[in-house]
Amino acid sequence: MLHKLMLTMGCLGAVWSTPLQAVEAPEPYGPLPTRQQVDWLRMEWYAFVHFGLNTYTNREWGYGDESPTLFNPSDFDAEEIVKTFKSAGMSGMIYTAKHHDGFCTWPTKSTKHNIRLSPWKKGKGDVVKEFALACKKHDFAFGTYLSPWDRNCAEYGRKGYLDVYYRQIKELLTKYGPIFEIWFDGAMGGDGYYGGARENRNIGKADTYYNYEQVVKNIRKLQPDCIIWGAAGRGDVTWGGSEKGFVKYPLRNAQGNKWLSLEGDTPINHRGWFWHPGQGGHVKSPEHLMQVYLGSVGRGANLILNLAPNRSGQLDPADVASLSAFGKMRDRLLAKDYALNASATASEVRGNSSKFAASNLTDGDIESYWCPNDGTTTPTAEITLPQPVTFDVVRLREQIRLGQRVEAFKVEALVDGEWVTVVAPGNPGEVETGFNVRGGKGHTIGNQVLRWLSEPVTTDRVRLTITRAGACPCISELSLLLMPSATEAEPVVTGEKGDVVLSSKGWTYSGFAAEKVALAFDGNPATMWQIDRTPSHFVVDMKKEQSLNGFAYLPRQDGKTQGMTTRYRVELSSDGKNWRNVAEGEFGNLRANPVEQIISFPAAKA
Ligand code: FUL
Repeated sequence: MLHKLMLTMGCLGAVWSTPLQAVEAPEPYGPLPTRQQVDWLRMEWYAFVHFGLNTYTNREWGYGDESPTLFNPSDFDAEEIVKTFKSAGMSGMIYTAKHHDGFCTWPTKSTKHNIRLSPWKKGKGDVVKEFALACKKHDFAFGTYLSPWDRNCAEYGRKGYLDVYYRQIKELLTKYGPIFEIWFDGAMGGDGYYGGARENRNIGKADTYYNYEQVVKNIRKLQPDCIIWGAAGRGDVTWGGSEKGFVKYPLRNAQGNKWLSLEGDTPINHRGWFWHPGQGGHVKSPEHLMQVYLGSVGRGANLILNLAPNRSGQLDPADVASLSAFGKMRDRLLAKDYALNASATASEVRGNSSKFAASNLTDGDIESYWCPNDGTTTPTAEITLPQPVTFDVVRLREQIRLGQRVEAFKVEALVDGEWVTVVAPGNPGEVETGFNVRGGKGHTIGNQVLRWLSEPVTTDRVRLTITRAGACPCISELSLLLMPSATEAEPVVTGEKGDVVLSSKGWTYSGFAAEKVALAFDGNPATMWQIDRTPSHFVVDMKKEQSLNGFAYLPRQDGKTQGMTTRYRVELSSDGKNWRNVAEGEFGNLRANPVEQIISFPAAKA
């Protein structure tokens, strides 16, 4: 009898814990990422490499008339560069096969303006191939940047250039193995060499001129797994919105009915995307890079961080030192997830199924997720740790294969018996930009969000509440991390800052808006001489003869671009009557990357 009763109970137990019908996953919500976009988001961060004729001319944008004979690195070693990136924890690299100057760093058949005319390897060199092979050897993803704007090509702006450009795309996508990402940059049209015409070429609507619809279709056929950056919004990824690396938060991937991921981009060196003489002292610190990381990857985007080889073809030692110190900081941050395997409960679990249980938050599996029933958009989950831990970074991930659902969340910690809010829920309309990411609020989640608390907290219980969502949230991970202190990073070797800045004391000024010229020499980045007509000039009377070997120009730093100088001329005189032209040129890319421009005069003593 007893035996029989026990059997019956066992049977009933089985019926209760195994539902008759399997609980279905929720319907997808909004636009969904493609498999390729999901794989790409998992790559998190990778390198950008700007290396070409600009490396030899101290320019950010070549005009298109530079001689290919300038390109002659003595010690270029693609493998060394790839190894450096990989050991910092990066997942791949993207190389500028052609920048706006039109110089092709592979032996293309599309134009004569290519590396065959360079002395490097007696005209037999191919930078794209060397990088592609090194990446393959080290199991590192390889991608390429092919500037649509070509300031060298005589046919630019006309139909003839499109044949050239399409051929270049095809060469890069068929001769060098898998390309994980190809960049179609937004900077296009303007003045240039154009085969000697030296004129302004306006292409009208880029999307129409390049026929990006067709370009995208062709790429999908050639390399279906290749992520397309830009292409007037027809690709898979779009610009993060500044060249400082951070993206705006909250970050929404839905663009109409399409999923568009974001990529934050920035050079590791304040001087720009290409290598510049004396840039060693201008490298961004590991702590700055951590802010960039939190402001891009930590807001749901990817990060592409540029390191530029110098004229010998090697990475700048100061850049490498900062990269590897940041890489170690990032490794330490991610090394220990204090929430891993912690027990978890929730206010609601979808169909009470273990498949959607709160324990999925802490199982270290980024595919499994916690999810409530349809219609529940503000559930709560609580995790309990075996003993108190100290953390100051919370990482959350959504199961984005089902769409981006969360709009706002709150995180609390139980401290001395009271629930303390450590991440406050974001309100609609609030936007976070820049690097002030400590103590930020909880808005969107997406692929992942990293919130750096205003101070560390010690607790054994943490509560997550989704406070706004478009549909029942699907959260795959909740991690608790601790930011390594800055002092734990390796000391960074920076190069010489070198030049001495003259004091402007006693100087007098004339020219346009003369009364405001002093503002350009007062050492205060917030004040400026601004004039809305070109050409315009000012004259500086330094009162006594001085030795000069160059000048520095800091464009306006307030985010506006009005009145930014793009072309300049500097003349010197010792009597105020006879003037000698010592420098003339262009400040390329100032609008997108308004960093200090340092121009040396050709003769050491001017
Ligand atoms: C910009 C370009 O104009 C810059 O020179 C640089 O290549 C950057 C990554 O993209 O739009």
